[in-house]
Amino acid sequence: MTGGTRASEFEIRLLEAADTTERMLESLLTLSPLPGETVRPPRFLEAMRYASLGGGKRFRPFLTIETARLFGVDNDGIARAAAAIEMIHCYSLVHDDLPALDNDDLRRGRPTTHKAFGEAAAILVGDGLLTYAFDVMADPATHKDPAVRVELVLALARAAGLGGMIGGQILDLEAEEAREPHEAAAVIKLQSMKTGALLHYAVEAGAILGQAGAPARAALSSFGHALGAAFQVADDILDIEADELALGKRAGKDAGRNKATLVAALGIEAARKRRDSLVASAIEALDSFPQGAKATVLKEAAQFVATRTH
Ligand code: GRG
Repeated sequence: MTGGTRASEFEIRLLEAADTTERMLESLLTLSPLPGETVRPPRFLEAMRYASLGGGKRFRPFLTIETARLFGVDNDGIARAAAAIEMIHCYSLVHDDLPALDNDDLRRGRPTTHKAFGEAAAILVGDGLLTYAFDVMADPATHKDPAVRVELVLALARAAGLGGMIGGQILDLEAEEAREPHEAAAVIKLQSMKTGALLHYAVEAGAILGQAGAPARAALSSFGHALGAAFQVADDILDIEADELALGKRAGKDAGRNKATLVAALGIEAARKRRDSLVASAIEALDSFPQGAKATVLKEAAQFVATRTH
């Protein structure tokens, strides 16, 4: 949103999703132990809260909340799932910023978790958020039907794990060490895992909680895949073009690190074209969606991916 201009429906809903997520994270990350827990160490809880509260666009929670809304579902269970997905995202940021990986000092406009709390705490904060995300998803408060919860948990494990986000991070590290330039096809694959899988899951989780039928699930899956791919190309472009202050993290770091980006593989113009065509595909996927008329805000979300500045 820029000063003086009216906020779009998408911007309003993104802020609402951020608010819902923040409140849910606040209520989950408290000192009160859950049944089966002993105590929650206060200083560690503070670090987990630092890593997850008060920052970020909350774009993944927005996707879950708005997808579920297409099916008329809007309740605390959706907010819990959205918060759990954000916990996974925050954990990946905390671990990615560690000295052994990207070694970054700045995230979301403030010192990274390891800078604020030390490396050992940051490793454990990531572990704590990852584990808690599965706890939240598996809890009956998220959905009364155990079959729905198992589907949510299984799909999350697949998206976040070996053949998803973590696998993509490994391919990314291997690409960084390689001598040859990165082929576009290889970069596309690793990005679909590293970044795309969780964004796709955020949409999928909304469809699972909305108990969507097969045609709607397929359309939303195509939307999620195209959106996830567009998001990472846009991130590669932003790394070159964006202002560090707006970005809230170090800019221009990809080129210096032999990072496998689509800008490096294709050049900036072709990367922009690919981003725009992926956004168009994401929007088109929703045209074939049975509830197409209600999907406007998700279409606007796809456009946001191409135009975002942070
Ligand atoms: C588990 C170490 C580890 C890594 C997994 C996802 C990932 C790989 C690392 C996170 C860092 C990173 C640069 C990911 C690429 C995806 C991306 C653009 C993340 C930033 O997401 P935004 O823009 O951030 O949604 P905010 O701060 O708004 O939530």
